[in-house]
Amino acid sequence: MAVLNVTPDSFSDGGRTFDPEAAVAHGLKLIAEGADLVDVGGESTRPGAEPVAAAEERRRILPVVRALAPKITISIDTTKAPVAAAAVEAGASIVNDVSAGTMDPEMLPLVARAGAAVILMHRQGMPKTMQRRPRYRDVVGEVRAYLEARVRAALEAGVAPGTIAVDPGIGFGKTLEHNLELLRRTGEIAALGCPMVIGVSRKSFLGKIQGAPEASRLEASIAAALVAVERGARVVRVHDVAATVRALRVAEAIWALGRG
Ligand code: HH2
Repeated sequence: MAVLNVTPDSFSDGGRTFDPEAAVAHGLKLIAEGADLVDVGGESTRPGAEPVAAAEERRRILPVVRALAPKITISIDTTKAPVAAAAVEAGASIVNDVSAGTMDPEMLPLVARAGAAVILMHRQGMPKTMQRRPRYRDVVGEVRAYLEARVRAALEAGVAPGTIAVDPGIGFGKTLEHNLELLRRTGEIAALGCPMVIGVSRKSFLGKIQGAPEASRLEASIAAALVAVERGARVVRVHDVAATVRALRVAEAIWALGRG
């Protein structure tokens, strides 16, 4: 899953593809590099980010979704039902909701009505404050229980079984230790039985481990993505598609001979 942020303030690429034409051109490049789906977002969720009004978010994403949907599967990264509805109308087929349908009570019913697929992500707190003091007794158990409850809520809202994916939400209200534990035991989340999405690309916990926080996080992102896929992730959300695809091809050639 390729990241395509149509925002002025995303944490690693903010502003670069804010102009719709630049965003579409970047999307086409990501497709050529081997992405299977493109995740279009019009509101940054980085720690400290300010919320964006639905009308503005729609204005940002719609021309990009319209241009790319005929070429590839599009997911729309939003917590707002009106934005998701407009994106699905424009051709998106997956709703990627980092609030797992909790921010907007209309989101899960909308997904059900539209016949879209949905990604339900765990987070603790809201972007503005979530990295202040994240706390868990058992991070993996709590994330898993939350996702299980949100899958149940999606099913109750009428979302079709088999169209729901889960995501532990790396970096969303989690310390370095929480992120590492979630990656180590990611198989326990995958065991919920829904396809698992994971986003580690360029996230700040990687900088903390590298010891060079501002250095390129490409190698670190790929290392974490490979570990996640080996332990059960089916979709990796990445900025650097070409390099990740090359690395995954090597890993997959090994896994093709058998796991473990
Ligand atoms: N991470 C980000 C945004 N959306 N969606 C899912 N399902 N999983 C993630 O881990 C995830 C996500 C944050 O990354 P990015 O899009 O690069 O930055 P921003 O939110 O600032 O636009």
